[in-house]
Amino acid sequence: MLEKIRTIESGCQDNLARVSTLEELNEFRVRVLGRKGEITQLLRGLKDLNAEERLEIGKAANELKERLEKMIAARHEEISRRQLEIKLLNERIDVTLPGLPQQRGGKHPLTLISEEIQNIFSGMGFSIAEGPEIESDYYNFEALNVSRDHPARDMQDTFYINEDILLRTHTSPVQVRTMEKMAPRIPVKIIVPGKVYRKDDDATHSPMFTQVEGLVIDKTITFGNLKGTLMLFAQKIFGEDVRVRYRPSFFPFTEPSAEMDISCVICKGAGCRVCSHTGWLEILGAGMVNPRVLQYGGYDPEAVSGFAFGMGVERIAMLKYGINDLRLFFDNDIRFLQQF
Ligand code: 2U9
Repeated sequence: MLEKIRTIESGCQDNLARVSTLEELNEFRVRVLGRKGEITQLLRGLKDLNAEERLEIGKAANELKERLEKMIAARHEEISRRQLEIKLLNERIDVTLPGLPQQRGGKHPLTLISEEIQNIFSGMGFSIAEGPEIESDYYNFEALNVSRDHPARDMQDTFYINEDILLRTHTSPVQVRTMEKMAPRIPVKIIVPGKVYRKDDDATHSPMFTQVEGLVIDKTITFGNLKGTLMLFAQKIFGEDVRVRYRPSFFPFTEPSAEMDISCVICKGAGCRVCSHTGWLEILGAGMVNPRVLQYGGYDPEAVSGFAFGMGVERIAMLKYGINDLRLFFDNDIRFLQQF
């Protein structure tokens, strides 16, 4: 039996030296150590031996099994290393090949329009002001002449964090904060871009949208200044030949208040589906700052006056680019976004 074990071992050593791939090595392992392998058969045959022989032969067979396992592991390591060396030797990297093109990102259409609006007003001497999107009830409503029981709160229902803290419904709190910082200095001439939130969600309203608002305060600001400034803005953004008209409106923070329409950018005023056959499109709201709001901001309404305006950037972008569904701005579909 011992002789047989020695024969198996020297046979294995010869065979192992001839094995040159991992597949052959695996076949060898199964042949020797597998269920039907020589060593396994040998160990199974132990039961037919007497106790003394079983001890001696069993020990020798188990030691051989261990040695073979180590030899197979060493050979595995050797073959793997050689295969890697061959692979690396044959691998050629052509460093002169051009690199893979990188996809370049671009600005979101709402950012582009918001920046265009800001640039137009910067050209008229306005500065840009920004502020927090989480606001207090005071800055978002109270200081803008919208008391807790005011019906205008229904139009601007929003997301409350608690009774006094909310997501701003317009960027107007930034104007109030600016007035507080500036008062009683004049002039104030600011443009305020940013995200705002309302409890609205359909094809023309999103719970989050983008606004640009403006505020001018000086010694003798009149409705004529408002009309001139906003007409120039309309012509800069929609083209020199655009016409504007003002309709009376109501906002708690301005008095008097108005809505500004432009002649329809699609039909040039003749009447079409986009302008509901009126020839006009509403693009912004505006008015003279309510004296109570000037007071809240720390200004004396007897000494100064001002005008303010607000517009939704999504609406301006939809009209400028001919987009018919507001939700396209927020879907993040690359096929839509890469058109701008
Ligand atoms: C202060 C005083 C007055 C801002 C104004 C509007 C008119 C207006 C809407 C346009 C479309 C909001 O995005 S929209 O839904 N805005 O019509 N906003 S006047 O008036 C102010 C702001 C701040 C201190």
